[in-house]
Amino acid sequence: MPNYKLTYFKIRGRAETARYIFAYSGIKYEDNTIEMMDWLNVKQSLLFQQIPILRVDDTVLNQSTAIARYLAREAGLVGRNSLEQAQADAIVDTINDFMNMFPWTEKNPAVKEKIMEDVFANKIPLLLDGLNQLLGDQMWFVGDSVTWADFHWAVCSITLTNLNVDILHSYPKLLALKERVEALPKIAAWIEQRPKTPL
Ligand SMILES: N[C@@H](CCC(=O)N[C@@H](CS)C(=O)NCC(=O)O)C(=O)O
Repeated sequence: MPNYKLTYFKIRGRAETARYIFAYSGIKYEDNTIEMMDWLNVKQSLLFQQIPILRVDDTVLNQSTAIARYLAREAGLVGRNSLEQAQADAIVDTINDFMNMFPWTEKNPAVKEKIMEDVFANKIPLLLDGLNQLLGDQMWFVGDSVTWADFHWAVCSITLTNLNVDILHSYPKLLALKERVEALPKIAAWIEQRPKTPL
């Protein structure tokens, strides 16, 4: 088993799906969280000056989705065949497209609020309606077993509900999926021990 070191801020953010995969699979890793005051120093040392990164022995991987997909593959969480893998990939990429619409780095509060309102009113319903249809009456998004797409939904839906507490009220099946992931014993144990952060 390689030596794994995941580097990110002390928030869920773009590293949490990888952390869920580590937790669920029991694969050991170092959760290297960086304080903001140390970030500028660390940033200069990185090829693309962004985190998360995953060190796999001496190899450094960047891009949160590539990291999570690699770990999911190692852990048997990508889907049972090529089509299921593509379905899981599409769900993760779609969720990311929508999550990236939020003005995470906007400094002007008025501009930020306006974009937030627009995303919640005009974009997020499209995401939730689509995911709701894909899930239907199934237990998991893809096939008949849990995949990293379910983990990614569970992680991103925390951020959505933190931003808008009512957002999942009309989507009981999507809410139930999030809760199903969070009730998996190893995920529940990780949630219990992780730092409590807004993002
Ligand atoms: N597409 C990249 C985006 C990475 C990214 O935007 N990272 C942010 C944190 S979420 C970052 O490093 N921000 C600090 C900075 O750019 O100074 C991924 O998914 O990993």
